[in-house]
Amino acid sequence: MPHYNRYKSTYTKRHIEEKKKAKSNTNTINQYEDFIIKNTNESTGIVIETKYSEAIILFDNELIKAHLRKGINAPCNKIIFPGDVVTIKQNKLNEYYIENLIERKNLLSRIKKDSSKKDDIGIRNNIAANVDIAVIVVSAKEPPLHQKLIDRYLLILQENHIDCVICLNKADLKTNEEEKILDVYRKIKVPVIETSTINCTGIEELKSILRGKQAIFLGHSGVGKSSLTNLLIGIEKVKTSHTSKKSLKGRHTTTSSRYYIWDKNSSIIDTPGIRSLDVSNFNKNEIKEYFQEFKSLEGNCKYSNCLHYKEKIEDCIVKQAVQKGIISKARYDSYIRILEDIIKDEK
Ligand SMILES: Nc1nc2c(ncn2[C@@H]2O[C@H](COP(=O)(O)OP(=O)(O)OP(=O)(O)O)[C@@H](O)[C@H]2O)c(=O)[nH]1
Ligand SMILES: [Mg+2]
Ligand SMILES: [Zn+2]
Repeated sequence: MPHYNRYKSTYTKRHIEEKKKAKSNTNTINQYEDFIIKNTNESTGIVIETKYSEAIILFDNELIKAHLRKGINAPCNKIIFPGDVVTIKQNKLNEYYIENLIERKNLLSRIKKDSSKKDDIGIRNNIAANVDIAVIVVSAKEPPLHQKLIDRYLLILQENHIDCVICLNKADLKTNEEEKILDVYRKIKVPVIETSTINCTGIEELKSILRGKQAIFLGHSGVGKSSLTNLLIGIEKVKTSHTSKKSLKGRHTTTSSRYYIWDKNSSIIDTPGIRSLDVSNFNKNEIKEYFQEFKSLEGNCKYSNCLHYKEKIEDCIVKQAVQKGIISKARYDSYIRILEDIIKDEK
């Protein structure tokens, strides 16, 4: 076998295995099975923020620093995440440590690829745990509103069975163009709200949706996630690009995710903005399941495994619906872009 062929087959095998691994939500924690417990009578704390060697925990109404218990030889921020519930003990030196993790309801994660490396497989990047609702924050301007990220987040959130709401922030800068985009989501029954942290509009509505829940803000850098967090908690606690002299034009002001309590049983996790969202770990046949407007037409295409892609328009009811304007062309284009990313990645 020529050398390059051998290289290719080993590479492909590794590639597929790594992809499976990422997909099955494997993370370092699986090595420490007895670390996760179902529930406990012991007092617990909530993970606020995690760093390499320690975590900040809300324990007994106080913020404490705690390490992972002895024997867990992994970075703290690879094992626990904001929103996790943990049991806390003290050692002989009165230092706090994390004894156990209470089983999670969910773990929100995304695959992170290094776009500078052509063949990068990507690693699963866990963001937060026990999320009841995710707020996909977009802004009317600066940065402009693009649907691509919304569609990709909707995919990931549906896969994780996490409720979501789209929040158009900087509504003070909104024009008809953004209104049209939002209508696409209203039509497919994704809740949409509009806020402005400058005019303080929409904040009460946002609060009423998030009250009593553990929520998370997701979105591009500069859309106003931290500004909204400050309004929820009622003080300018979180650094925003407005308050930070260091950052340029609102780019990546928040550098790590952090949990804030803003009302009784109500919390928000503010996250760093992202550039893009990779969903190529999905299977090409499952993507269409997450586009609910396609699903309602399911079974009507000529072929049961129709991808609504290269099939002839006369055989594909989804393509026909796009042509008739029943399905949004932009949503269909998003679907095709995701599908093509996956197909390219499979090759
Ligand atoms: N016009 C307008 N500007 C806003 C609004 N909300 C936030 N901004 C401005 O947008 C910029 C970015 O806000 P941030 O809250 O730092 O954005 P972020 O999403 O937390 O950004 P990262 O931390 O980088 O992900 C700041 O200059 C804010 O003052 C709004 O409702 N209207
Ligand atoms: Mg921020
Ligand atoms: Zn079809």
